Amino acid sequence: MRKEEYIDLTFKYSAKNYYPLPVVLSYGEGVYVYDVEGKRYLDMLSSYSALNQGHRHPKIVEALKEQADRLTLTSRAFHNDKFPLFCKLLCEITKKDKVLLMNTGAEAVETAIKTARKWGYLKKKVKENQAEIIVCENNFHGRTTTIISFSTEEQYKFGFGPFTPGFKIIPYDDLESLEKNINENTVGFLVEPIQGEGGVNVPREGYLKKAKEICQKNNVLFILDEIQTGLGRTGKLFCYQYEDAEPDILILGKALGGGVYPVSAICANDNIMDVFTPGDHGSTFGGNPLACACGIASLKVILEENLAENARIMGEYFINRLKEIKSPIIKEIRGKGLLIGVELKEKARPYCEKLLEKGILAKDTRENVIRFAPPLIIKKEEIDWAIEKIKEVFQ
Ligand code: IF1
Repeated sequence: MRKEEYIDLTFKYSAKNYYPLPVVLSYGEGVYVYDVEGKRYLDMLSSYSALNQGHRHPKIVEALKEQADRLTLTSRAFHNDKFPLFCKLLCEITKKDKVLLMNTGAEAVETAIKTARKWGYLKKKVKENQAEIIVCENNFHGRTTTIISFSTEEQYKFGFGPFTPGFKIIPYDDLESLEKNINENTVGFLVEPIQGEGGVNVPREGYLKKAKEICQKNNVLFILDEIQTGLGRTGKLFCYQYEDAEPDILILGKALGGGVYPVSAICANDNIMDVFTPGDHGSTFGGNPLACACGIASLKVILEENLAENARIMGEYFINRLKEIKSPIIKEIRGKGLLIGVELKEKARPYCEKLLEKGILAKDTRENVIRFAPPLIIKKEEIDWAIEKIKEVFQ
């Protein structure tokens, strides 16, 4: 079939909730993907940071295949022999007592919200149905009805009400507002270490650490959504490690399944996680053997291949090379590790289309920001190649 036919079929049979760039991919390996015509692209989106380990990492694919030949699903009605091994490894890596496994990022965020609320009622003694969670403007935490209830992006909410109450929205990177908005009903502060969808907004140094202190002082749970920033993306295993701002609840997803399988989790200590009793919360697929096998392999690859360190070094190199590009269209370049945003003075989509023609996959966000977030296995030569193409587009 021709490329155009796939695209026509997509628009004919799929809901139009996306408007993909006009490329039809059929093969991926490492940092590269290939379209149905055999043209090669350097993947600089990594499926929104879900492919930190690169496409089809051999060790993760092997784990998937091996597990697929043994046992794929048990439900949590029974134990399985992969679940405890993944939970243990994830606890060791995050230095938390317990984990709760789900599938998608949004489900993990929902789980964190439920955890914080229940902790509030049982431990902080907040009055029934009065719990409040503070979130930030321009947040992105997923698409469920509760999560969009506290989105500040009109499009994400329009037509989807009524919304879930119990959220207070404050500006990002604003400690004074955080302090002012905490009251006796506040159970948690949910925040992204860097706002990805919000345009790669990096807060001022010390923001997370001070936010954590404010939370601690007021008996409020400090909840970090590291679904996008975690697992090496920003140059540390977790972005909070830059400031030693370990959260009470850590939310992970995306690269936890290596881009091979959806795996998400929340990680917390016993004094928080013990609010759950059998039957409180769950999921048919959460923690299934296939997910756990992929999760174990995904974590091992990140650690064994020092992907966080590579992201830090390559990210610094990439950002410096980007800053060399003199272009009247570029307004600002920002980011951490391999989560990089290039803010333009114009709409970003046409530039993403030009990059696509040159063999680079990148995605616009917030109208005028191009996000560059390649797999963390990327090498200097590949960045050099990309820089030449990016230069051609902007100069
Ligand atoms: C879409 C953006 C990225 C996330 C954070 C939770 C979730 C996400 C910090 C939910 C998901 C995605 C989903 C995808 C686009 C995308 C995205 F452009 F919207 F902003 F990555 F930057 N927390 N992010 O970034 O995880 O339920 O999707 O597994 O919704 O179109 P999910």
